[in-house]
Amino acid sequence: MVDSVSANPLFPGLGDALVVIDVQRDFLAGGALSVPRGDEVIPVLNRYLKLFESRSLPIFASRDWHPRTHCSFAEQGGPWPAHCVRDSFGAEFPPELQLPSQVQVVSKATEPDREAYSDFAGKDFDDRLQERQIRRLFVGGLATEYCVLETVRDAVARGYAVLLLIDAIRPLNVMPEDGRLAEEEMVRLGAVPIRWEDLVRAGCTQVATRRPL
Ligand code: VGL
Ligand code: ZN
Repeated sequence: MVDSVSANPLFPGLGDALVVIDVQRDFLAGGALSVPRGDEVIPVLNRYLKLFESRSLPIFASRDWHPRTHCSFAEQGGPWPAHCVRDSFGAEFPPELQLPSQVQVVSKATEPDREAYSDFAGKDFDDRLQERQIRRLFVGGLATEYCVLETVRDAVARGYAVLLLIDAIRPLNVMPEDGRLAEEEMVRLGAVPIRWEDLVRAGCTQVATRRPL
């Protein structure tokens, strides 16, 4: 008999990883480059974190980790105010984000002269995914049209299946349609947009708990 749980394509299991992109203080309310309504991704991501943790599935959290003189900063002629300077308060993950102790941190855009929006910009991330035979990524975080888009683009190009956590991403929207266009682009590339509600409805979200005696 087919187990309805393992036959469910949304069910996180072996070969899946959760990828939380750049949920850092500087991208949140009051931060140096705050994403409008960026804080709203945190409670949704916390549900995924708990789900993946309860199933002992791999969890990656990437962080923008710039040197003080990064080329993307306005002082160097770049488009952004200084943000996510490595080891600074603004580069920290917020305490509200419930990262488990075994989270795997991916640091990116660490070189002064190079911008790197994608988690795959260094070879390291791909190597770590391959080591663990990960085939499918559940992707959420900030910001939709920069680091999320470029990570999804690279993931699809490398042959990973991508489930885009559409209720756990937010855009900077420098231009008002940027976020919407990026979502459309990711879907066009083959990412499958899902909401937490979709997993609830499919019965995927029961976190394993001990049965009361
Ligand atoms: C990002 C702008 C500048 C991002 C990083 O994480 O999406 N956006 N640096
Ligand atoms: Zn940056």
